[in-house]
Order: sequence, then C-alpha cells, then structure tokens
Amino acid sequence: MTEKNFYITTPIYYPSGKLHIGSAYTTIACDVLARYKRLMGYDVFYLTGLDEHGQKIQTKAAEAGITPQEYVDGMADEVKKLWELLDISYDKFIRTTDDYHETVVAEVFERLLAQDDIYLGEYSGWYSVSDEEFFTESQLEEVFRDEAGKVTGGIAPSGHEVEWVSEESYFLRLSKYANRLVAFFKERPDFIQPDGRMNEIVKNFIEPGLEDLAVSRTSFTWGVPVPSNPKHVVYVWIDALLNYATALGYGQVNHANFDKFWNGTVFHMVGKDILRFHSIYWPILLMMLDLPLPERLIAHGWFVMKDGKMSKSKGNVVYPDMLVERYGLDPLRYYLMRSLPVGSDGTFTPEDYVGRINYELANDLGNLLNRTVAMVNKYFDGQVPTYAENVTAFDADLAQVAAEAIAEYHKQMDAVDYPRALEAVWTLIARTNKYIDETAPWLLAKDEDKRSELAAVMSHLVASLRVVAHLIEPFMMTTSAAILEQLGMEKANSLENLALADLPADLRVVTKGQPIFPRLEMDEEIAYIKEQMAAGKPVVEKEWKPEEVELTLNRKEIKFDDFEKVEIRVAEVKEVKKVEGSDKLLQFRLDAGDKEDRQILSGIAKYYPNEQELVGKKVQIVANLKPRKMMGHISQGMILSAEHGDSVTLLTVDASVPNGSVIG
Ligand code: ME8
Repeated sequence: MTEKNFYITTPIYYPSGKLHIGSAYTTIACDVLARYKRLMGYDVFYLTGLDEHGQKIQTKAAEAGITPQEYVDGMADEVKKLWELLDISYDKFIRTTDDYHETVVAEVFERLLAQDDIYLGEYSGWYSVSDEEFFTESQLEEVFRDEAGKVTGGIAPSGHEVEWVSEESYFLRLSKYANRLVAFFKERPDFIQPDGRMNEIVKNFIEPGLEDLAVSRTSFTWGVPVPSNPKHVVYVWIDALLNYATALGYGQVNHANFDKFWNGTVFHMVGKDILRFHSIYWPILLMMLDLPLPERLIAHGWFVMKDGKMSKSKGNVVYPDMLVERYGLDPLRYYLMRSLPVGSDGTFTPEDYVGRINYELANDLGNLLNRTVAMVNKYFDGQVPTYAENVTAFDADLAQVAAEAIAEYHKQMDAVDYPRALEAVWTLIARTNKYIDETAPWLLAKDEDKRSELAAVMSHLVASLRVVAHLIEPFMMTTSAAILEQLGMEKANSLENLALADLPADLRVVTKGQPIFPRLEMDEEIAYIKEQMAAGKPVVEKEWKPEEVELTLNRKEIKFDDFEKVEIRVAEVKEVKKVEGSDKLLQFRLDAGDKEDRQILSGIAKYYPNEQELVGKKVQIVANLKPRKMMGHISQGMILSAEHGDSVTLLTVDASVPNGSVIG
C-alpha cells in the first residue's frame, strides 16, 4: 500500500433514458482527474457504471414491451459507446445487475439484519417513483388538497409527482450512527467539497434528527431480493451505493483491488442532487461494515439552461454526441470543464459554446500555435533554436508567468477546480500572445544583429506551447498530442517538474501546421445547436383522426330521433328543502319558463349538505318526463347532474341564460 493509490468514482447513472451533457460532465470531470493523477505518478482506478434496478427501470422496460434485463442490456451498450466517444479512461464499468454485485448486496443486507443495523417495520410516505425517494409533506414543492383540505398528492422538488405509499419495510438504523457521523464531519471538515455543502447537510438533515431509512420495497420486483424474505427487494440506493465497494472485489474471493484502492485515496464525485445519499447513508453503511471512510466527496452544481432545468418537454436538452459529431471531442471536454464554476450551477448556452471555441480555442490557443510554427519555419527553416534565458527584455516575465501558471494549475487541480486550473493555463497563453506583440519578431528578423533575440523568442514560444500542451492533456488529449506533434516533440509521460526551461534540444516543427480548431460561423452554429436542442422535444406522434377514434360508451347507441324526444330546459332554483323522512331526497321549486313553477325531487341530498347554496342557481332539467310520485310528493321532471365515481354535481348554466331555454 502506498499513498499513491487513487480511486475515483462517478455516480452510477440510471439508464432510464439517453444520457445528456449532465452525466457527460461528471464522467469527463472524473476522467480528467484520473488522467491528471496518472500523470502525477499515481496508480489510478477509475470506476463508472449503471444503476440498473428499481421501479423506474421496470416501468420503462414495460413501456418498451421488453424485459428489464433486455432494456438495461441495450442501455449499457449505448452508454459504453458514449464513453468511448468521449474517450473516458475508466478501468471498470459496473452494472448493478452484475452477478457478483447482486450476491454481495444480498449478503451485506443479511449481515446488517443479523447485527441489528437493519430491522423490519412499516413505512408510509409520499413516494416519487422517478426519484426513487420518499418525501415528507414539508419537503414537497407543491401540495394538492381536496375540498376538505386533506393532502391528496404533490410534486417533489425534482418536479415529479408523488403518491402515497404504505408498505412493510426494512429500516436502516441511521439514528444510531448520527453522533458518529457528526464526529466524523468535525474531524474531517474537508470531507465534502466545496466547503459549505457540509453545513447544509448538517443543518437540513442531521440537526432536525436523523430518521431511520426505509431500505426495502415490496411494491415492485426489479431489484435484489432480500434472501430471508424475498418479497422485499433491497432499496435501490443501498444497492447502488455498495457498487463503490463491490466493483473493487469487496466481499468476493478476489479482493486485491479492494485492499489496494480502498486503503488508498478514495474520491467520489457526484452532483449536488445526490449529496445526501453520499454524505449520510454511504458513510454510515461503511461504519456498519467496519470499513474506512472515503477521503473526499466532491459535489458539483448542475448545468442548467436559460429556461431552467434540462427537460425533453421544454426542448432544451443537449446531448454530448451531437456536439462531438459536429465540433469534435476536445471542445466539448474543454467547454464542460471550463464553464461550471465550483460550488454553483452553470448555464449552457449555444452562444457561449460557440464563443469559447472561437475565442479561447481557435483564437488564443490555435493562433498561437499557427503563428509559432509559421515563424519557426520562416526564420529558422523549421529548426527550433536552443532555449536560452533572459535574452530579450521580456523573457524573464514570461518565465515567471509560466512558473506561476504551472504552480497555480497544480494547486487548482488538487482542489478539483477545473475552471481555475484552465484559467491559469489561459493566463500563460495570453501572456505568450502578448510576448509576440512585445518582441515583434518580424522587426527582429529585419536586423541581422538581433538574430539571437529572434532565436530566443522562437524557443520561448515553443517552450511555452510545450508547457501548455502538457497542462491541457488531461482535458484535451487530441489537442495536446497535435500541438506536440506540430512542434516535433515527444510527450513527457509525467506532469511532475514541468518547467519552461526544460525545452528539449534539436526540435524541428512541421513544415505546414494545420489549424487545431476550426473557426466557426457564429450565427450559423448557434442556430444549429438550437435546432438540435429543439429536435429532442417529443412530438405528438399520432395525428388525431376522429373517425378512427374508438369511443367508450356506458349505454347503447341511440338514433337522433330518440334524443329529439327528450326536452331539456334551463330552470332556476327558487326554493329547496330536505324531504322529511328521507336522507337522500331534496325537494326543489323551479322556474322552468312555464306559467307556474314546478316541483322536482332529486336524490342528491348527500352531495349538497348545504342545500340552500343551490337557490338562485340555473340548472338543467328534463321537462317532459312523465310526472311521478316520490315519498308522497309529485316530481315533475328530472334535474341533470354529472356523476363520476362517488361524486355527483348538478349541471348549472350561466346566469344570463333565460329560464325555460331549450337545450339541444
Ligand atoms: O442519481 N448537470 O443517477 P442519475 C450536472 N443512480 N450534472 C448532472 C446533471 C446536470 N444537469 N444531470 C445529471 C442517480 N448530472 C443514481 C446515482 S450513485 C451510487 C447512484 C449528473 O442518472 C450528476 O453527477 O440521476 C448527478 O449527480 C448524476 O448525473 C445523477 O445521475
């Protein structure tokens, strides 16, 4: 075991739909860290994968008319293809349906049951299938109530609808470990990054009292069955969190990777949406299993759109494959890593995407390379002069800026602050571009006495680009290699001890450098991305053709003539009272446009306990129904009402319609 074993994990994503730039963000962010650590001499294990159980997946598969296993198999292939397209250097791709994982999840559950960290109880609460999560009423974004004020449903913070679920459930004794968790947080204040998120967790979830967590479900079957009580399946989050251990061999015959990497440095990266699960449930599960806790939990913000969260129905979802196919991989990796500030959300806009490619990649970096290669060819026949220090008046400053940029870059990479790390690199790029303007090589070239200065300028430019190419390597592998190739040099296999002055001797640049980034037509490309986003909006696939509609009828079809026989009129309620001796009937006096008022009895007393509210209302009556007697009272017609399930509502019409108007 050395300190140089580094384990990095992404969340395992739900394969419930095509992955968008959100999951691509976290996966690329972990890839950058994995690549950076490898270049810093670490032995890295990079894990990603899929969270394939749960009700949501079961429903999706049913909708597609295939088995859940077939559904997740198809999705796993797609996701792997996407990670290949994004050049993700993962060491393992775990699927929670993998046998070894399911076996260990079942064993862990039984172990925790045996040691009384899990017990059987009853759970009721508001459940969101899409989030696989229970919510209390106060956590709901919106609450629906019936007339009596009783809560009948609501909307979870994610925007998904919740339903009331009540079931027998196993519980995880979180409450017992709350104090240990707080002590751990105190001892390791930098466990959760960025700073501040830990306080939110403590304030929102621990201080109000940590409740035991329902960790099994009986309402669906697509999950790991509890061996001793198989009508329960293990709650998807317990199943999912354990992936970080089982992927390394925990609980299995071959656990060498677990011993090696779980005892090294363990970093989990997640979005802020799932911080609670990783900062509370996961550490407590590890305590229950007597395992060491991870070193760091990085919770980043979200990529959002101008009009809020990405959603298909809004037509604002951006898919990574579309961007890669059109603009190449490196711009996507660069854009995502540069644009999401640590600790907050970032807004994706097509304008910003195209702008960054044009200004930062094509202009700042691409041009610097082009100009350098062209000048070395023009002034030195492609041969890079040997590096010499402090020849021009500007060399010392460039060297200092380079040294500062390198130091700042490492500091920010350690803090996993990519926007700042890249900013440090772009400071050096900007300083180098300025150096060209300051030294004006085209003037030096005119003066034979300035030959050594011109040589120093060329070697400094190449040296600076060499540093840049290495620093951007974890982010943009192709660009890094292309720069080094154009400068005629090999890649150093380490980022340790990188320095401007370490320029290898005898370099020869390519005769004609190719632009490494295309310059884009801004308006055209912005329009293209917007079009692609809108194209993802679900369309109403089937055209409505009324003649093909199959009607559902409660009664037999009738002819128009039959209907014509019925005379329906508007009548105003003049008086209403309960019929003595009946709890069903109301007795109405109505003005239906006849010379005199008429009386109708109606069996709706139960639905109108305050019957006087009906006085003055205009209702619809069947006026030509043969009069009949009910409970000794004459009834001269029938008042129309709408029935649905248990409820009955009188059909009223607008007060402006005159009494006696014929409806038809
Ligand atoms: O939560 N911006 O899976 P999930 C940035 N299966 N990141 C985003 C994002 C956005 N707009 N949208 C998604 C699950 N993400 C569980 C995880 S882990 C044991 C189980 C990223 O498919 C971000 O990392 O909903 C977020 O946490 C994750 O995708 C959620 O993925």
